[in-house]
Amino acid sequence: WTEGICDGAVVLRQFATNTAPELISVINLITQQSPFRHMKTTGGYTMSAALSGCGSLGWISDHAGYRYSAIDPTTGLSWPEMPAVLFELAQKAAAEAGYDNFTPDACLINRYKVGAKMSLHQDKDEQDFSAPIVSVSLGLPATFLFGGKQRSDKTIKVPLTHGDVVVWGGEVRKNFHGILPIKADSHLLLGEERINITFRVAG
Ligand code: MD5
Ligand code: FE
Repeated sequence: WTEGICDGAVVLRQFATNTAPELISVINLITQQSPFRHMKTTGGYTMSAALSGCGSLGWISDHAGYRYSAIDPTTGLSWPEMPAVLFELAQKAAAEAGYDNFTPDACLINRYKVGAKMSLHQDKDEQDFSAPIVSVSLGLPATFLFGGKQRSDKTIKVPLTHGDVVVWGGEVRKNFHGILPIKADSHLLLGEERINITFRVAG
């Protein structure tokens, strides 16, 4: 079933539940090639969520700031190819939300262990803001913070559980958002972890 959060943001509840075991196995292969790592913020902090990715571009953070790169700085190699099962899930979810022919070139994979969080931020390193971001939640539940155009705008809390997919487009694409610290618990497929996969048109 689908829930509108506001204009441009749609939650597709349980859209990825049936494919989750397959998603987890391809994520395991991807992270054998491009391992999870903790990026540094431009403010000098280490992010508590660990990042990997696949597709032609990945998101990196270094002395020069945040950007997308065709090379994974951890391995010096290209990012792993985006498996069809990931690409097709993202394309179907986008279509369900009204975006036909969504063709992501970047798939970022965030791993949150218990206690990990993501502070309020905007996603604005992508080239094309007309394309949506498709986000898939797996494993432990999370509380998503959805804000406005300014950091100080009020936020609403959106619970996200295993299998939920959110399509963020249009008006809200550049809104502030974050994830509250993951609560201690265990999930049948992923144990004490939450994985979030985001699909983007970055280049
Ligand atoms: C997560 N990840 O659950 C979230 C899901 C990230 C990140 O925020 O940058 O890796 S993506 C949520 C998102 C993306 C684009 C716009 C908006 C939310 N929004 O307008 O709220 O790990
Ligand atoms: Fe984000």
